[in-house]
Amino acid sequence: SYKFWNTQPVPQFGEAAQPVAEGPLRVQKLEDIPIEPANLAIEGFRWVTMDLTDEAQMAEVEKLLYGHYVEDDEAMFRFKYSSSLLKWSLMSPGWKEKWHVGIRVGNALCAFIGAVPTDIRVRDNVLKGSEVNFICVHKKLRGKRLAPVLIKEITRRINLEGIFQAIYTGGVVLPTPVSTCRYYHRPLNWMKLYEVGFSPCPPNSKPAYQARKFMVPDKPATKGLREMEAKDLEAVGDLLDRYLKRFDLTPKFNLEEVEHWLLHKKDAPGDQVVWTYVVEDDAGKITDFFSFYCLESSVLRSAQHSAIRAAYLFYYGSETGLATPLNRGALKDRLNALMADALILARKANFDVFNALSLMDNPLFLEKQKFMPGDGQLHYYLFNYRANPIHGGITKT
Ligand code: YNC
Ligand code: MG
Repeated sequence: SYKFWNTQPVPQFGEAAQPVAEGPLRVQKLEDIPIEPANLAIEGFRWVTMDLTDEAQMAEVEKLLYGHYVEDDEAMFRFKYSSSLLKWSLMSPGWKEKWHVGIRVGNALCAFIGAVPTDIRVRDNVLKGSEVNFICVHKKLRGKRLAPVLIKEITRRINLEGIFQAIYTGGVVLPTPVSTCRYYHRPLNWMKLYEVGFSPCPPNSKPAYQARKFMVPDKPATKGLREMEAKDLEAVGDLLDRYLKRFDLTPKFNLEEVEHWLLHKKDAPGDQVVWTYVVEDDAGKITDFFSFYCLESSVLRSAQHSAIRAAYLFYYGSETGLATPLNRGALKDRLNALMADALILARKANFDVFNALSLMDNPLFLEKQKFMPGDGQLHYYLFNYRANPIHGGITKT
């Protein structure tokens, strides 16, 4: 098993029970990287680079993912990436057209994989790396070993830019996760989640009681809370940078990236993707911020509803977590106050559910804010980098 992954520069299962020296598994020379893709040994199949600035090509990627991307185990829901969300995810600062790789059969797009460049910090080392995402093969072409072909091709294209490390996540177990997180779900529109089969009604309860249990107040309570604006960029970037130092595996963002990932531009075309709020104190200092983004899921078997609107908790930071010595109780209280407001704002923005992972400081508020553990796990992987296991000290990619 793992016929493909056994050949790749990733730690194999059971390899490192002892602490290891962290670093690349394989060192390659740029001149040894093939300048042409491997032949697609199937008649009629060809490599293409997708130009996502072209609306028609973006629509093709959106359509492939709409029909064939990630589903839950019971095939009830499927991620539904909007073109705005794809643009945000695949065209972040430094993005390269060459890293948007497709396979066409005839004229039809039947497979895709994408990546963007990102600096990855693993403990004290910052790697010039990439983040790989959106691998997708048309359902009729599954099990034909196209996934390894896509992975090798994007690896080649990334290597040609002098980058030899990557981070990626997935619900499947592969050699070898550097960390594993659990998904948590906080219903906002419980009745709809019940109707689509996402939230069960506990045996001793009634739907009306459940719906009431998950109701949130009308207005946020934190003094000084407001939407992030362009003038906050430096303060938010600085707070994020300091807050992320609390964790062992994080991206390292420059200001342009902070702007891209966190600042919603009201006059930009397309649907809003990211919501970021800051807390400004009386002296005008930004003391806290939090953000979430929108990812819908198609509902595959309901006559009543076609999609769930889910908010995913994204980055956050608080001066309360940066005090020395750290007062965990104070941080817990502060994060609970902030996340209670995040839920209210997400409900106001018409989200049905608020999702978060068991990473960063999330265990301090998940239970109190009525998040329910999901069945899904998310495994984090590093390509061509050996690292000791990371427990919880990780941030979202
Ligand atoms: C997966 N999700 O184990 P072995 S997350 C990586 N990530 O290899 P075939 C995967 N590998 O075991 P299919 C994988 N899923 O023989 C399967 N594999 O070593 C491995 N689903 O290939 C698998 N998107 O073509 C096996 O399988 C080999 O036809 C089998 O295609 C798989 O984007 C897939 O869940 C996932 O579209 C494309 O099932 C298909 O089934 C599909 O016979 C729905 O493949 C969509 C879906 C996954 C979302 C994601 C992260 C991608 C990470 C890719 C790895 C990147 C490595 C770093 C490269 C850059 C390096 C630099 C520098
Ligand atoms: Mg295949």
